[in-house]
Amino acid sequence: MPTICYIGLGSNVGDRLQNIKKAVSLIADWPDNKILKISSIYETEPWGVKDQAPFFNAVIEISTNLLPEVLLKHCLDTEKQMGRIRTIKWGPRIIDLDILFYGSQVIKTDTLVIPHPLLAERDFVIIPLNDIAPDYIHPVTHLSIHKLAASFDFMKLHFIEKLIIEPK
Ligand code: PH2
Ligand code: MG
Ligand code: MG
Repeated sequence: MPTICYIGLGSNVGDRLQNIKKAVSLIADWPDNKILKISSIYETEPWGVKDQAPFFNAVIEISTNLLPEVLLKHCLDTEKQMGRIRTIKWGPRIIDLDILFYGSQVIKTDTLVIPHPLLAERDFVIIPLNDIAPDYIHPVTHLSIHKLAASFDFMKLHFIEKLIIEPK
């Protein structure tokens, strides 16, 4: 049985819109994996390290047969393929692909923490997620995405574009 997962996408280096679109098209080519939903793309203020360019962010819903570690490997490989070079934590990046949820599983290993530990604090994750999965329940806090979204100011994020899923 495939598992429903959510992946957060972020970019603040180069052509941010093209980077998000390119990442979505590469994810669409992953094996044993299907993109079901794509949030709107938003421009967002940098969170954490504030002295950097604004980001474009989006969230996608996938149905996948890839195991969590394998899904992570695909995220990292796609980041690398798009030319990501890792510098400082929370620093500028061409593309960042973060696994937000893997079904309702709670996973903590040396390489993988799911749900993403900071997701509930990040408007650039929760607001796009609320576009596509408002009723999804966070498996640790048991709060709905809709409920988490209520603590953020939607006006802080700037709508850029709604992507459509192109049939293969
Ligand atoms: N990613 C970070 C750090 N800060 N800020 C925004 N707005 N969007 C991001 O995707 C982002 C960030 C580390 O992954
Ligand atoms: Mg990240
Ligand atoms: Mg990351």
